[in-house]
Amino acid sequence: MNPRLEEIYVNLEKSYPTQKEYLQAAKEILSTLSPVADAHPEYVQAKLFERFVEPERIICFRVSWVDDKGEVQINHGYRVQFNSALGAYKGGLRFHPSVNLSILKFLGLEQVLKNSLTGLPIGGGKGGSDFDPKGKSDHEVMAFCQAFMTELYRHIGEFTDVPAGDIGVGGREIGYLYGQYRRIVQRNDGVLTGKGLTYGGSLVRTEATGYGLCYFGERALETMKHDSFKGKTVVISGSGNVAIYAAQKAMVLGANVVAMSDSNGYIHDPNGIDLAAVRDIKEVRRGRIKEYVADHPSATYVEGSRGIWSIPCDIALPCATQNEIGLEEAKTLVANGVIAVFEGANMPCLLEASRYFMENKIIYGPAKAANAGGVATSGFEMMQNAGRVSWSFEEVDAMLKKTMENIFDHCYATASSYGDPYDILLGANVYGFEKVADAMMKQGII
Ligand code: NDP
Ligand code: 2IT
Repeated sequence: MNPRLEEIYVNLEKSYPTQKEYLQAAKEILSTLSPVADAHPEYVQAKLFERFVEPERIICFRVSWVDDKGEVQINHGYRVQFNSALGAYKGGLRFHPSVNLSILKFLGLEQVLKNSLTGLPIGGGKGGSDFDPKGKSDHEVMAFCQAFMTELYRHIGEFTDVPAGDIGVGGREIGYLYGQYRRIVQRNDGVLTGKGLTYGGSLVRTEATGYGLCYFGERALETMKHDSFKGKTVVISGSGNVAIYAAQKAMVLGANVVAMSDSNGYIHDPNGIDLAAVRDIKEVRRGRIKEYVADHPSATYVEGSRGIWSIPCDIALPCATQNEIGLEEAKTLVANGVIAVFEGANMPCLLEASRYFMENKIIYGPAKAANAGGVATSGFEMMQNAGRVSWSFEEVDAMLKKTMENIFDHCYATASSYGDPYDILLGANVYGFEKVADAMMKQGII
C-alpha cells in the first residue's frame, strides 16, 4: 500500500478501534487505491483520501414505541450521511439486531463507490436500527416504523437524502415509513425508493438487485470465459429479496440453483430449488427455510448457514450478509471447481477470500459493482417520481441490464489497464473513486 494510505488506515484504527466492519471496508478500499494516490499528488495534498473515508455526518436517535402487550420498547436509530459530492445521499435502511455504527459506516462507505459506479448523480448513505422485525406483528412493525420516521423525516428529502430498503426493510416497512413521512411533511415527493407500485414505486425495483447481479454475472462470464449461466450449478446464500430474485433470473438464464439458506441453516435440493415454495415460505408466511423439506423429499436441511459453501457448484452467489465467506470457505469453493463468485450481499467475502479467488483466476464480482442494480433502479424510481411518469417493466429492465453491463465493462477495463483483468475489486474501487475524487476536488475543501 502507498505509505500515505497506510498511515490513513493506521489512524482510522486508532480512532475507531472497535469498528471492525468499517475498518475492514476502509482497508479493502485503501489497499487498492495506491495507483490513484501515486498518480495524483494533488489528492494527497488536499487530504482527499482522509476526507473520503470519514462520513460527512452521522445522525443517531432514540426510537421509542409501544408493543402489542402495551410495553414501551426502545431502539437505536441511525443515518450515516457519508458523501454527497455526487448528489443527494442515497442508500438503504437496515433493521436487524446486529446494526451498529460500525456496520452502517462500512455500508455507507461501500455505497459511495457503488453509487458512483451506476453513473447516476447520487451520493452515498446508509441507516437503520437494531430493531428486529422478526416475530413482530404488522402492527408492531408499523408502530416502530412510524416512531423511526418521526425523527428521520427532518434529515431526509428528495434533494437531501433518499433512503430505501436493505436487510429487514422490504415493501411492508417502506410503506409504513413513507406513510408517516408524508403525513408529517405533507408532500408526496417520493423521498423513499422501493415504494409500492400504487404510490410511486417503480416496476423492477423489487427484482432489481438479484436480476442485476445475474446481468453483471452473465456479462462477466461471457467476456472473461466465453461462457454463461446456462447449465451451471448455482449455490445462493440467503432467501430474502436479493437471493430470491437472483435465483429466479439464474433459472431463467438456464442455471440449476441447488441450495439456499437463512440465518439458521440451508437447504440442498440437487433436483433444483422449487422457488415458488421458497417464496411462499419467506415472502408470504415469513417462515424459516427449513420448512421447505417437509414437502420436498429430494431436499435436505442442514443447521448452520456457513456449510452451504461446501456444496460443489460452478457459480456462488452470496446474497445474505457480510463476512459469510472466509478463506476456508473460499478454498473449499475453489477445490470444488467454482468458476465465478458474484456478491449480491454487501461485503460477503473477507478480503483474504476475495484475494484467493482473484489469485486463482476465479471471476470475482465485488458487491459494489455486482449488486449495484438495486440502487440504480432506485435512481430510476427517483427519475420517474420527478417526472411524474411510469415506465414499463421492459423499459426499466432494459435500463438495468445496460447499467450492469456498463458497470462490468468499466471495472474490467480499469482492472485490465492496471495489469490484472481478474482484479475487478481494484477496477471497481479505482473507477468508482475517480469520479467522487474529481467532484470533491472541484467543490473545494468541505
Ligand atoms: P432480506 O432481509 O430480504 O434477506 C436477508 C437474508 O439474509 C435472509 O435470508 C436472512 O435470513 C439472511 N441473513 C441476514 N442476516 C444474516 C446473518 N447474520 N447470517 C446469516 N444469514 C443472514 O435482505 P436483502 O435480501 O435485501 O439483503 C441481503 C444482502 O444484500 C445484504 O447484504 C444487503 O445489504 C444486500 N443488498 C440489498 C439490496 C436491496 O436492494 N435489498 C441492494 C444491494 C445489496 P433470516 O431470514 O434468517 O434473517
Ligand atoms: O446496498 C444497497 O445498495 C441497497 N440496500 C439499496 C440502496 C438503495 O438506495 O436502493
